[in-house]
Amino acid sequence: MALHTLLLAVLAAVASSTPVLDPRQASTITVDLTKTYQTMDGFGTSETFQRANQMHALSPELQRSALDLLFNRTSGAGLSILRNGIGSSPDSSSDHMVSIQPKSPGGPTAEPKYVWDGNDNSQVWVSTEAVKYGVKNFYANAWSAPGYMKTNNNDANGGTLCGVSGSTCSSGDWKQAYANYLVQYITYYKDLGVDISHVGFLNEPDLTTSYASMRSSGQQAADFIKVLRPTLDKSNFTNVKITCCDAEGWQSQAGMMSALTPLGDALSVATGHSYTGQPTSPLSSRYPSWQTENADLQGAWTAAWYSNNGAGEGLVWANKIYDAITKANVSAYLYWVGVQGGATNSKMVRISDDKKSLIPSKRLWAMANWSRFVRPGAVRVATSGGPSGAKVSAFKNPDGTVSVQVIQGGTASGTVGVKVTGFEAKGGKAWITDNTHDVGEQAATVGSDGSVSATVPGRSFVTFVLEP
Ligand SMILES: *[C@@H]1O[C@H](CO)[C@@H](O)[C@H](O)[C@H]1NC(C)=O
Ligand SMILES: *[C@@H]1O[C@H](CO)[C@@H](O)[C@H](O)[C@H]1NC(C)=O
Ligand SMILES: *[C@@H]1O[C@H](CO)[C@@H](O)[C@H](O)[C@H]1NC(C)=O
Ligand SMILES: *[C@H]1O[C@H](CO)[C@@H](O)[C@H](O)[C@H]1NC(C)=O
Repeated sequence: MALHTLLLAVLAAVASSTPVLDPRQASTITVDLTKTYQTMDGFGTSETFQRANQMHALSPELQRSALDLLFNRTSGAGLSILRNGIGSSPDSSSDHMVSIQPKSPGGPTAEPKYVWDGNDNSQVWVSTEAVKYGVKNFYANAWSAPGYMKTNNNDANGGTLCGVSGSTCSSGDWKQAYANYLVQYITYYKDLGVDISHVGFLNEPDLTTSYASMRSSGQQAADFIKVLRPTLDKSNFTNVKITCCDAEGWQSQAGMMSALTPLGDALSVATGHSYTGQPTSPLSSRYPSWQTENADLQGAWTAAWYSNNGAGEGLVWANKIYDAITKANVSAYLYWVGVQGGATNSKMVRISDDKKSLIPSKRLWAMANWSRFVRPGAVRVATSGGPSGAKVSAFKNPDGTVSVQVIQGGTASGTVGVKVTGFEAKGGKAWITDNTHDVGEQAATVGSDGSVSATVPGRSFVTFVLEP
C-alpha cells in the first residue's frame, strides 16, 4: 500500500504533463471484452393512461422539447423503448384507455366490431415521433382484456380471462378472440408506420385494483400464450415478441416463471415491475428479462441529483438501474412515466402547473447516462478495479465503442483511468451527471497505452466512451 502510493507519487511527479493526480484516489478500471453477460435491448418509459394526451396538449415548441428530452440522443435521454397501453375500457372517461372493441360483438366467435380512432389517446403521435428519433422497440401492453371477455364482466377489479385454466364463463372461451384483438391492435399501428416489436397481455396480474386489471397465474398466462403465438405467426407477425407478465414485483414475477419456461420460444421476454420487490436476482436463465415499470409513485416532486438519498433523487435511480442490470441480469429498464403534470415523482419530466414549461428531473439524466451510451444490442462485459465505493459496469456497443459507467455514491473524488484489454482507444470522452451537470461532456485524456482518464467527483455518475 505504502509502496504503491509512493510509486504513484513518483510517477505523478515525473510525468509532469499528466493531469494532477491525488495518489490516494487515482485508480484504474480494466475492461475484459472476452467475458460477456446479457445483451441490452435498451431503456424506456411510457405515456399510457392518457399521459400522451398531456404531452400532445402542449404548445408545438414544448411538444418538441418533451420529445427531445425523452428520445433525442444528443440533447435528451435517447430512450430506445416506448411502452404503450392497449386499451380495455368501454370509454375514455378519467384517464381510461379505451378499447378498440368497447362493446361485445355478441360472443367469442361472433364477427368482431373493432373501432379505431387512429389516435389511441395520442399514443400514435408519440410513437410516430419516436420512430423519427430512431426508436425501434415499441412494447404494446394490455392491462386487461375488455370486461366482456372476463369472469367479472369488467375490465377493472381483477377477474380472469374466460377460457384459461380454472376460468369458465357462460359466454364461452375468449382466448382466441383476445389474441385476435391484440393482433388487430398491432395491425392498426403497422398501418400507420409503427412496428410493434413486443406485445404483453397482462399488467400486474397479482393485483386487483379499481383501474384496468386482470388476474393471472403463470399457468393461466401460459394457456393464453399457446394461443397468441400461433395467432401472431399466422398474421405474419413472426417478429413480434411475446412478453410476460409485468407482475407488480420482481419476486412475484419470479414465482410465475416455472409455469412459463415450458413454453420455450413461444415466450420471448420475462417482464417484471419493482413496486413490491426490487430486481436483485435473475428471473430466468433462459429468457432475457426487462424491468418494465418502476417509479417513486407518491413522493413529493424533486428534480435533485443528490440531497439525502431520497426516493426520487437521480443518484438513487442511477444505482437502481445499475443493480437491475448487474444483479438481476435485465436487458432493459423502464421508468413508469416520461412526461406528465402533477406534484409527484411518478414521472421523469414534469409539465409545470401553468403548462408553459417542462421541468426535467435528474431521474431523467440518470436514465440518460445509461440510455445514451448503452445502445440496443450492447453486450455487457466484465470489469475489475475502480475507485473505492464506486459501482462500475461496461458494455460493448454495436458501433464498436466501449462505454463504462462509474457511479460514485460516496464523497471520494479522483482521477480514473479506463483500460480495455486488447483495445487501444483512438479517442475517448467522458460525460458527467451530478448536482450541477446534466450529462455534460468533461475533459478526458487518451493515454499512449490507449487508456482514457477523467475525473470522477464524489456523488456523481461519469460515463466513459472509448472509441476504437
Ligand atoms: C436532437 O437535438 C439536436 C440538438 O438540439 C438537434 O440538432 C437534432 O435535430 C435533434 N434530433 C432529432 C432526431 O430531432
Ligand atoms: C407475409 O410475409 C411474407 C414475406 O414478407 C409475404 O410474402 C406475405 O405476402 C405476407 N402475408 C401476409 C398475409 O401478409
Ligand atoms: C442472463 O440473461 C441471458 C438472456 O438475456 C441468459 O442467457 C443468461 O443465462 C442469464 N444469466 C443468468 C445468470 O441468469
Ligand atoms: C449523467 O447524469 C449527470 C447528473 O445529472 C448529468 O449531469 C449528465 O449530464 C448525465 N449524462 C448524460 C450523458 O446524460
